[in-house]
Amino acid sequence: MQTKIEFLLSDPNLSQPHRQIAEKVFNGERISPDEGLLLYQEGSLGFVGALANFVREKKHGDNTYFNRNFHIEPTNVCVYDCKFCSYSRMIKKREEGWEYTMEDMMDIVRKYDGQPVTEVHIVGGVLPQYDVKFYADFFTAIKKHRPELHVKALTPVEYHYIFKKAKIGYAEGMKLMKEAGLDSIPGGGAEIFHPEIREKIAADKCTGEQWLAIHEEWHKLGMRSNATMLYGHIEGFEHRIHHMEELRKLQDQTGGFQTFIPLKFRNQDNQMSHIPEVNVVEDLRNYAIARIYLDNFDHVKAYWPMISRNIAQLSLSYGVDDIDGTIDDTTKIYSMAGSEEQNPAMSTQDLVKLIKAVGRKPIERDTLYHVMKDYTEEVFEEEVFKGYVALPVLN
Ligand code: V47
Ligand code: SF4
Repeated sequence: MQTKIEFLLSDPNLSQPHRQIAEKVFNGERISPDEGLLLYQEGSLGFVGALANFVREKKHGDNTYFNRNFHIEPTNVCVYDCKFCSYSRMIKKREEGWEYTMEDMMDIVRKYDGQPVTEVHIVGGVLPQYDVKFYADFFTAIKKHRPELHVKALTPVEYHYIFKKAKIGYAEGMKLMKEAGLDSIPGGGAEIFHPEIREKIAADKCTGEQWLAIHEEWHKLGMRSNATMLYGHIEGFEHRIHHMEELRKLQDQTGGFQTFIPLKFRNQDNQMSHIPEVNVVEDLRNYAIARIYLDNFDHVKAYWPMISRNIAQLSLSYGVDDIDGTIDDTTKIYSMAGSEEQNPAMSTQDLVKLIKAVGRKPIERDTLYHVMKDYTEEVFEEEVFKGYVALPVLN
């Protein structure tokens, strides 16, 4: 049977630049920054979707990954002033926030004793009391309590801040964190690397270059990390391409990134509330173009609490192969920013159903993508899923 991409190539009306891009993708070749920009400027949802789905299925078939994790946010107050963030010092007064102690956070870890979670994701605001020693002791305490729990924690924003305070370099600092028990770094803090935009939305925290340098040091230790991109605010398509080009270059050198996570800008409770949010077509086009552009990234993830369950399902036909974890209500950063999901919690059963309903295979993974369980044949007792209509696969 002809694939959708072969069908596209057989169309005599396909423009020459679009044909060239489609041929490259079909032949497993990399597209250039100019071609990426052209996709953003002119690529229809159908066109970029077909190419992205081709790449997704070549890499993963129907496999759709999720993991069982829980989140800890040490604080929702921050010394920085990112305009898009409801944790910013300009939005959140200290008396309105929480600042967990080590014991508070260990209580959260202990709450999951006996539950089959494989990962703790730790990220929040930046405050002076959370320094190198605090985090090193915290990671060590988690590992002592539950050695097999994967600690995915902090971003270059925190690392840059705490290493500077401790007067140590990135290489030394990351080695120290590894020795303390850190297993991987989540993708946050990346926002948009281009200084023209970064200076307007996140002026005072680490620069794009510093973000990349910290991931590079971490990768040099043989460790893995993720990368995000905050899109749909004041950036242009050229800034998104610049962002992904920087990531693609570093990935060529180190191979340490696992997953790219586009984060849709949400406009509630922050200093950018006047900026309208982009629509679902733009969300899907962005996933698709990221999947096409980042040929050296294994995974593209949709963070479902930010975009709703329905769009997460749709995204699986536009390049996405991962829909994050089963998380519980300790995740507050997104509900405060205007997340689609008022209660961003979903059980394993819910996630499995959601993935199966669009004709994909639900695979539970650990943080490093080792398969924990294939749920394809699993039938849950009350399973007659009426809520969604299976989408036609694009190729
Ligand atoms: O860096 C803050 C974003 C990020 C808003 O690695 C906002 O597996 C949208 O990086 N609208 C932190 N986004 C979260 C993060 C993440 C999430 C899920 C999985 C992983 C992973 C990483 O949240 C911040 C920032 O870009 N953010 N405010 C907002 N108004
Ligand atoms: Fe602080 Fe991060 Fe929010 Fe910026 S995005 S204000 S660094 S919590």
